[in-house]
Amino acid sequence: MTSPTLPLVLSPEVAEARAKGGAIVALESTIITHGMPFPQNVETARRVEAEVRSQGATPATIAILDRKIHVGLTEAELDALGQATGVAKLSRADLAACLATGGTGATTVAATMICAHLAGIKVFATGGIGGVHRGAETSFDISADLRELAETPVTVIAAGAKAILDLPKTLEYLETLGVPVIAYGQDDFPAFWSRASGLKAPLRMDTAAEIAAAMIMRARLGLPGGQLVANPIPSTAEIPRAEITPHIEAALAEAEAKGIAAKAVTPFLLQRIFELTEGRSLTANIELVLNNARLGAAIARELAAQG
Ligand code: PSU
Ligand code: MN
Repeated sequence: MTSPTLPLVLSPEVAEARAKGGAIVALESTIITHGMPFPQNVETARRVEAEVRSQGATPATIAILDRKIHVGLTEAELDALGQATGVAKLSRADLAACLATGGTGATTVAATMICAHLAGIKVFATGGIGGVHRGAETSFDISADLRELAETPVTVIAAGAKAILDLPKTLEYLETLGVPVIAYGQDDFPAFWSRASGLKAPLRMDTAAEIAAAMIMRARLGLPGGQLVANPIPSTAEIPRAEITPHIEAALAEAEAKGIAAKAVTPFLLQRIFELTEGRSLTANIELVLNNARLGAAIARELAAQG
C-alpha cells in the first residue's frame, strides 16, 4: 500500500493491522546494520518480530529502501539489509536527504520514531536509546534520540541507556526536555546490560495498562512528545555492572585514542565491548531486545483497547 503524499510503504501485514485498529509495534533497523554483527543481527530481528506476533501484536521493522520509508520488511528485505555494507545510519537530520537521493538507510531511534508516527504507530521497542555521551561538556555529543522523545508522540521501550553513556546527564537532559522516563517494575533506571544503574528513575509503573493510560493522557493534555519506558534486562541475562565496567572503560579509552567521533561512536563502542566480553554483551543485548518487544506488544494491545 502506498500513500499518495508520503513516500511510505506499509507491508500487507502492517496495513491490515492498521485498518483494523490492531496493536502494532515499530522496530528499528540501525540495531540490525550497526548494532549487531551478521548473522546474529538478522536472526535477532526475526526472533523479535516472532515475539511481537506471539504476544498478539504486529511487528513493523522500519528502513529506507528505494526512496521509500518501508514500514514492515519482507524476509528478503530484512536479509539483504542485514548483510549490506555501507548502509547509512539515519537520524532526524539524514532522513529526508536519504529518501531524496535514493540511498539505503537504517533508522536510529529518532528516525524510527518519526517514521512510526507518519505511519500512525504509537509504540516502538528497541534495545537502548542514544543519550548524553561521557565528556559531552567538551564534545557536545548528545544523541538526537533525546530531543525526538520530546517532540514525537511515540512510546519507546528500551532497556535504559547504555552504560557507555553519562547516565546522570542523560536523565537530567530528559527532564529538561520534559520527557517522562518510566522504569518498569522497579525504582532504578536500568543500565542496558545491567538491571540497575544506581540512579532512581523519575517515574515507575508496574503495568502496561498504566503506561498506555499515561500516553493517552499526555495526548489529551496537548503535550507533544513521547515517553521513555526503561525496562530492565531479565536477571538471567544481565551482566552485573562491576563486570561490564572495565570493558566499557577500555572501549571508551580506545575510542578516544583513535579519535572516533559523531555517528561512529556508538557502533564502535558496541563492537569493541562485544569483542572484550567475548560475545556476552551480544547475548545480553539480544535477550533485552526480546524482553522489550514483549512489553511493547503488551502496551500496544492496551493502547488499542483503551484508545
Ligand atoms: N541501542 C542498541 N544498539 C544500537 C543502538 C542503540 O542496543 O545499535 C543505536 C540506535 O539506533 C540509537 C543509536 O538510536 O544507536 C544512537 O546513536 P547515536 O548515539 O549516534 O545517536
Ligand atoms: Mn552522537
